[in-house]
Amino acid sequence: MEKKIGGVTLKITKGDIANQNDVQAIVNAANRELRTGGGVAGAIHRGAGPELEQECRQYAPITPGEAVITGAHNLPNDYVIHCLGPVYGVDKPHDELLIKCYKNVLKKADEHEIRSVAFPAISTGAFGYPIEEATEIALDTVKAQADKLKNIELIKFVLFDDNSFKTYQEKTKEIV
Ligand code: AR6
Repeated sequence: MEKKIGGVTLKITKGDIANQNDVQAIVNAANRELRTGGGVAGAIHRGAGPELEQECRQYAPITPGEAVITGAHNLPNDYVIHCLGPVYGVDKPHDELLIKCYKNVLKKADEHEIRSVAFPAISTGAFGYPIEEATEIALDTVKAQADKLKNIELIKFVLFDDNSFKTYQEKTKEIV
């Protein structure tokens, strides 16, 4: 599914964030140490190879809402933007921290003159953020930031499971 927000194309797709050939940057749902892990972080570090963890070391630890940018090594992209989402019920206020994630990633990408970026559903796996609430925040924030972006032309959401994909499709129809 595809929608336009001003000059930005928004795409909702199902797939693996570590296998996105049509975007310059992918976003990692990172841990504070910027190490490999489960879920998105595991897939990205496996695809990129051990040099990614080495490059990440200089930036760790990061705080919830913070985003840092690295190369993508063996992945088919130019950059990985690593962002630490809030742990639901622990890092507070969780909604403000998740808004900060999407804002900071878009800002970093735009500053690096990146034209296309793919997001996973940050915080909705191991960090326990309910998918409906997290999806509303992701879409509201992208919508609010779109007209401030100078370089980004394509924002993709890559959902891993049927329920997340369905939620993104429904919320996109409502919100965007
Ligand atoms: N591509 C796209 N989405 C995926 C993939 C994939 N390959 N794998 C899982 N998802 P999570 P978080 C979905 O747990 O909640 C890590 O272990 C998944 O179904 O990756 O921010 C880190 O090391 C869920 O909907 O990220 C951190 O410690 C969403 O991506 C911690 O988990 C996010 O799941 C971060 O937790």
